[in-house]
Amino acid sequence: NYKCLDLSVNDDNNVTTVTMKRPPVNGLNLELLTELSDVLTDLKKNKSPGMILTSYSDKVFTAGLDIMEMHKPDPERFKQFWCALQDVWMKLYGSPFPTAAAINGHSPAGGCLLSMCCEYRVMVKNFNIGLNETQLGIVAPIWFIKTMLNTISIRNTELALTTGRLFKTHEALEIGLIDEMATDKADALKKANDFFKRFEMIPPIARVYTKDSLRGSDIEDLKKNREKDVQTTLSLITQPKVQQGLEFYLALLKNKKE
Ligand code: CO8
Repeated sequence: NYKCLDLSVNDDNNVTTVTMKRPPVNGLNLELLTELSDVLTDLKKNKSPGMILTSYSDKVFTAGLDIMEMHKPDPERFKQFWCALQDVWMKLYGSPFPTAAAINGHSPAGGCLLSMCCEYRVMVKNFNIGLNETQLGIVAPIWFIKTMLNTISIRNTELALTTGRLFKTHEALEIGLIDEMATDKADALKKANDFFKRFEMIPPIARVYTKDSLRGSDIEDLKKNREKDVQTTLSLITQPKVQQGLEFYLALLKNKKE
């Protein structure tokens, strides 16, 4: 009974496919993030064997955080929004069940973050992915950065983040930002489903502890600093220069069509 998500359970492996559907670009707003957070809680409670994250759209996985949540924000709503993002990050990055992203469209900023939270990424060719925050004049929070460091090298993370680079699918494959390339959504879903076969002979407890050894301390760090992170982000985002930057960026997106 979700408004922004479709859920389906795969007959063969019981893996749940979670399809984001918030037209036009799956902008991650408070509602979508809250629904994602609820689904992640349910999957954990029901001991799901795995989850695939994908998009309803044939050209956008998600355009990242909904810029309207950051433009002239109401402080109370912004706090709820940011907490919902923190919740989704902690639950997805630290999920006890294996996760794969079938990235069937562009995946900038928050979209790249969500897919990097998954354990495996399959991406359809000829789209873009990356943490492009600096291009918008904003700074990716430290937990975004740690998520990228868990995925690609320190060197590539620094270069990618300081330049706000978006990688084409084949470039992302070269640096390991994604694991496999797909020809279309069906191919991406098939390859994502195949990923779960790797765990058929692996005792879940060993898998879970190993994942926690790699990711657990990043999650603990945010848990300790949640409130501070909300405050820092709110004061950063409300700076006039940052607001101007967001307005300029929104205008660019609109002008693109004209
Ligand atoms: N938020 C809100 N609206 C958006 C967003 C977004 N992220 N992206 C696109 N839209 C809107 C467009 O303005 C447009 O609106 P309208 O129809 O009213 O003109 C509509 O969605 C459709 O967009 P496009 O016409 O651009 O659609 P395309 O299919 O041609 O392109 C893209 C899709 C490639 C996804 C393109 O829209 C794009 O590049 N979007 C911007 C992506 C981006 O840079 N997102 C960054 C968000 S910031 C973030 O996620 C992390 C922030 C960290 C915060 C740190 C705080 C300190």
